[in-house]
Amino acid sequence: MSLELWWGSGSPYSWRALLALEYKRLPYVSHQVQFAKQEHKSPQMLSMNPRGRVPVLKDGDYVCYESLAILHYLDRKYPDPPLFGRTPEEAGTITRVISEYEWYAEEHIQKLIYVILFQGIEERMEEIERAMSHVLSEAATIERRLAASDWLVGEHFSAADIVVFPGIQILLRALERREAHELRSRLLPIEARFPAIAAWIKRIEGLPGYERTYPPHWREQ
Ligand SMILES: N[C@@H](CCC(=O)N[C@@H](CS)C(=O)NCC(=O)O)C(=O)O
Repeated sequence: MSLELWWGSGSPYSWRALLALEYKRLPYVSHQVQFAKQEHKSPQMLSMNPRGRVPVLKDGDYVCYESLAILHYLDRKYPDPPLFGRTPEEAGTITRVISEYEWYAEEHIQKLIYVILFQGIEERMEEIERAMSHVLSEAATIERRLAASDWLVGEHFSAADIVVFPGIQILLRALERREAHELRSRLLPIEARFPAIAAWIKRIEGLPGYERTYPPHWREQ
């Protein structure tokens, strides 16, 4: 086995792949690409992923990109512990929760992050309000799930947790920015507003190997 992963610091999609590799305790060669140097657009990267995006996984001669495809590949190839459940019903529910997140939450989370980090909040209050109302409603759904169970689906950490966690972490980090002070109180402090999500974050942070998945540039700032 010779697994290699190309990933970028702070990329939620890369974080998914890292979490999956660590959870499965698979040894891998880690290649961090520097976005600022456009390393993800190098000829080598483009030959593996013509879209020039990370994560990219290589396993021997097989190359896989798109984070969800990487999770599926790893689970079929290295099934224990499973990411997509132990029964057909769990697999169905995990895939449903992922799909719900991607359809109803992700776009709005990304909107908030993008406005806070790159566009400026003042001129975009209407867009922000719209995105925030979707995020609050989806966060309430996630909170209800996690109030009933330690993990998003069933008794075990799964691909559903892996897909949702990085987006939430990146949003929480963006909300800490000075520019986001007016938005912050809508979601923070997370322990008070969404206690079950806060406890779930702590649970994931306690998983073996988690520290190796944490975006390295976040430690520096
Ligand atoms: N749908 C892809 C998204 C991958 C993606 O957009 N990665 C970003 C980093 S978060 C990237 O590589 N961006 C570089 C670019 O667009 O030039 C996945 O799930 O892997």
